[in-house]
Amino acid sequence: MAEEKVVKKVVAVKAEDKEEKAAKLADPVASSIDVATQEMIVRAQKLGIETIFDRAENMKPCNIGIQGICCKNCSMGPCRLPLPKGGIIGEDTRKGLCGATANTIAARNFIRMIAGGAAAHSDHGRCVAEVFNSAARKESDAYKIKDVHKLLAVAAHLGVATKVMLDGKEVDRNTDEIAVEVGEKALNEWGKPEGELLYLKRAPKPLYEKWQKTGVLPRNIDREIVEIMHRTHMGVDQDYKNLMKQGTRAALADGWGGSMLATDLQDILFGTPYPLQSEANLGVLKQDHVNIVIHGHEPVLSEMIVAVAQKSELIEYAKSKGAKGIQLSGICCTANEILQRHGVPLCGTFLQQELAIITGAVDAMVVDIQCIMQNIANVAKCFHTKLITTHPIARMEQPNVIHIEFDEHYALQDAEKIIRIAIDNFQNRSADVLIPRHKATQIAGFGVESIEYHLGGTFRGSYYTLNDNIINGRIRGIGGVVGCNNARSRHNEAHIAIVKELIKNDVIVLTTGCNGIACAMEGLLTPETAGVFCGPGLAEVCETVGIPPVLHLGSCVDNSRILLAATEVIRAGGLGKDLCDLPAAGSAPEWMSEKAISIGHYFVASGVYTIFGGTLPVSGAPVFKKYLFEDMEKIYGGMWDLEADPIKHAHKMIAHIDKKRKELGIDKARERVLMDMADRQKLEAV
Ligand code: SF4
Ligand code: MSK
Repeated sequence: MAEEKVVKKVVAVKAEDKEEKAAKLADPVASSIDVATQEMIVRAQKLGIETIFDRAENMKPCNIGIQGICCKNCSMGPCRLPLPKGGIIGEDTRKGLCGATANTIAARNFIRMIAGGAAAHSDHGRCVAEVFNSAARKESDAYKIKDVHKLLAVAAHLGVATKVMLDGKEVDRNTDEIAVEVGEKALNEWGKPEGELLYLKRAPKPLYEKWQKTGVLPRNIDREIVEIMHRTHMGVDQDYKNLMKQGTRAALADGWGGSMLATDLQDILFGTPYPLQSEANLGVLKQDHVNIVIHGHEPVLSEMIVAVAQKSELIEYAKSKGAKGIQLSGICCTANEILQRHGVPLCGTFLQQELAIITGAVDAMVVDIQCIMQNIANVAKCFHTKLITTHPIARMEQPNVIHIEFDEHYALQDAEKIIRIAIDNFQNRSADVLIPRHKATQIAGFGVESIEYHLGGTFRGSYYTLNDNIINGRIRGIGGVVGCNNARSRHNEAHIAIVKELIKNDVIVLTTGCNGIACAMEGLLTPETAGVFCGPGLAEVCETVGIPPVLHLGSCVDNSRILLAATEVIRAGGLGKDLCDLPAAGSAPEWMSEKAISIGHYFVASGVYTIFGGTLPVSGAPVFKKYLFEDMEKIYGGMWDLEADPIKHAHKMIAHIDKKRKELGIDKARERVLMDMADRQKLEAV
């Protein structure tokens, strides 16, 4: 009966939207490796609700755009420059109306993606810095400085004094004063008129000097993004190498600027993550609870929702409406933020946002910024779910969407208002609730500090143990595997295959974003995983120390934690002097967002071999592609690569790691560790 009601709503919504029924339906099993996801796709199709999986069947990507060779930067275009059949023989004569070559067009498109990604991360960072400032000035009761230790550490990087002279003696400076100055200095990084970003000197010295010599030190965060938009305007920069130089500045302004500041200031305000236990997948929703799903990227409001949802008054209010309590869970990177600091369970990855609503159990979905599909408003119309947008820069046109604009000065009140809407909506559930049973346990909450705690030396207080195990070969190397889902490939398949192949080959994995969620759903974020999936060396280390072989470091902006962890490895000694010396590689198996391109490029420019899955919009400009895939290595030590096949993808990373081990002269150690029992017995017999 309840299902009929949903079907009626779906029919009404379709009539209202004049929406055509999707010509083809996605095959649930071919769409995802995850059983919960498959179950919800089946349910959606039974109810006649279209999801991204169906849309991907019916709309194929543009074959020119996918190669990066369509320019629409002026109204004489779009100019499309397809590769000739049989490839380019001799000179590449393709050009747009203005004469722009394929290399120029692909480079302009590529760095515009960097600008989009860097802007998204950095604007997120700016918002956090503004909230930080209002907390430091005590303009808001809701936010307080939680991690004073981190405040002092960050102060040092921003050149803020933590000691003052008093009566000829050096004494500790007042923490409130430090916080105000840290907030001001941080915010200044977005628009200061001269100088360079202060955090760049956190990088290993040879890397900083490389950036200085190449002329890519970012001046301030906003300027580098604006300059990309200028240079890629019709008739400005027409040299793909010079365009990429600006792309590099903007990407570095993201990784070592906006993202790193966002992570640091969030840690100071909300607490630095430490390992904790939680769960992941759609099965974390609870039929008998008010379910509030938080989705997006900025934790400033979600932190308040987490705090307010624990108030006994609101729990009692939920009970008065017939629920047993309030269940919070998250999607995308807001989820990762509140997981890392509070253990709030992960409801799903980017591709599961529509499916969460299709369970019929979500009383409110609260969204902020980034990775929010507009279609969730259409799906919410078919159920009782209240969809609440909260950010002034991210609204939706559909009339069923409620907008409660978040104001940090009234943060607790805004959070309570949202929770009450969800509670009031609990009794309005119109459909049968169908929550997949699948969920997995996870240990998350890792970061630079907790890795040091778990893998640091007892006496040396650094990454000594980690380095020692890399040098002796128990750990072959480090893989940073991050990034989105992409509806053009089977959900989570490449994420999981690559991570499993890496840990099987003794490569420890640092994860963030939707890869972190995928790994959590698959049960890879538990110490027990080590005994099942890891090679003997990595298994031994994980079992001894009690950590998972895949360490979840948080959200998209928290990729900056990977940069800093790698810097700590260099600092601990024995593995080279620069990030490009490390036996390490980066990967984004199922990327889709512009942020991934910015992240990829700041890793490349920081010296990391970085490989993407799926496609990259550079294949139509072979010279530019070669510049990214080969020539970059000579400039920065890192380079781009692409491999859609997950196993080949993992082995390209491993080959790079082995190349670096050889250069460091530690490849022999690895051979010793790889001896199996038969080899050992042979040795003993001699
Ligand atoms: Fe075509 Fe040049 Fe205009 Fe681009 S800028 S659309 S290549 S004319
Ligand atoms: S949420 S950017 S889909 S990782 Fe950060 Fe996931 Fe990619 Fe969004």
